[in-house]
Amino acid sequence: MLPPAIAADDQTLAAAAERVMSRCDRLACCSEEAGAVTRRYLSHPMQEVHHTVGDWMRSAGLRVRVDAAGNLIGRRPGPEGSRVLLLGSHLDSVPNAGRYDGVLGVLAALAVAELLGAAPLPFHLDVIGFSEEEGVRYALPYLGSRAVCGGFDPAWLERCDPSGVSMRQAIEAFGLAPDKIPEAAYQPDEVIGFVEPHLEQGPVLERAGLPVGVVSGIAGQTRMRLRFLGHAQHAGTTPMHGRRDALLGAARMICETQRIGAGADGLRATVGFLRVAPNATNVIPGEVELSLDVRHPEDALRRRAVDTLLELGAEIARELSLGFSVIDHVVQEACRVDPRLTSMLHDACLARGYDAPMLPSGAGHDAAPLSERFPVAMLFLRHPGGVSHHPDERVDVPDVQVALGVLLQFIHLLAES
Ligand code: HGY
Ligand code: MN
Ligand code: MN
Ligand code: MN
Repeated sequence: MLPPAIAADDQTLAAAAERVMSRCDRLACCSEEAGAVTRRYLSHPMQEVHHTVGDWMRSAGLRVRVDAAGNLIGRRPGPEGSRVLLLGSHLDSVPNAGRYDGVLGVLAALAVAELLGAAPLPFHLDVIGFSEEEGVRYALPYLGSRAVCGGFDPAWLERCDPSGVSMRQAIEAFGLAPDKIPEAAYQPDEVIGFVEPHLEQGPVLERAGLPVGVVSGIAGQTRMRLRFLGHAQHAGTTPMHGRRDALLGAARMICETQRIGAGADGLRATVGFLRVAPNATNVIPGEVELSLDVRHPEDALRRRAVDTLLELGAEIARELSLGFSVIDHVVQEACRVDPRLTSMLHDACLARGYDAPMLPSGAGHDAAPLSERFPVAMLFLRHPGGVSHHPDERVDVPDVQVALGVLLQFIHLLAES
């Protein structure tokens, strides 16, 4: 049983779950596009989110700060000199996203801090909202969490977004100091670990009829930007034979990506971004950029799939007399969750009456880069319909209530350990 200081009766948990949901709805209004949820790295709506969530954090008695990478952090202080538990997820979104991916985890963490009230804990609790997990604006995922784990590469500051704004300019425009990003890093000896509550973004818990699950690992991912270079020419006067059509090369590459992806268990291979130049009806495309997103729980298998796809791309280019190059290449190795924190999270589920299944994550999460420096664990919430990165994303209040109870129980187990 939880000690009264940490316990919360069902009615209190239900009210807290309702508040998490209404706050997700409130944050969905902080968007770059009316009627959709689009919140990229350090965009103006992110200022609104920082203001709104920062107010909620302050009302909960947390000490609020924004680090130089744009992470929003609310500290519930423990005894002087104690270590810190990080709890949260990301505040950014993909374009036209759902309203729960990321923010649900941040607001669940805030709700836990509120539910704890004045209960004395032997550690600090940092509720953390990472600034950039999806990697949309600069084609670089995990910018916020990489800063927190000391993996931020200063060379990234010179990257420009599609409108030509460098990351350095975006950080300065947000009122932050890019050269202070190294100060955003936590040291290994000060961190107990990072726990991330997140929607499953898949069908497993819904099929099993279970509200929560514990993550056994996060698939590694390779994200690339490829370029096919042909020759832009008049669509009406250039014979079909002998064209150097870059979009034909990309189209063949997209079909090969689908074929390779479908050819191995657990492999995911996706082309989600395409830029065609000059992108005019009556001009043979001279240049095409396309993204490649390859994932698998086993790093060696993912790397083999990437090598195969790059060989196929080079072969397509040869056949069509095109240039072919990799213009960007970002890798996140598969994440090993921490056995101690993960079994503690599983025990917390058991203590709340749920024998939560262990399940792998095909989606990437901030826990992946953080696992390179700190112990991490993840709690998945049932995702009705399993549709994510889409406005139809859903979560049910009773499952949020279960997750809050589990997280409180976990905090108790950690405090007692
Ligand atoms: O792309 C992903 O896997 C995550 O949603 N960022
Ligand atoms: Mn205010
Ligand atoms: Mn996402
Ligand atoms: Mn996410």
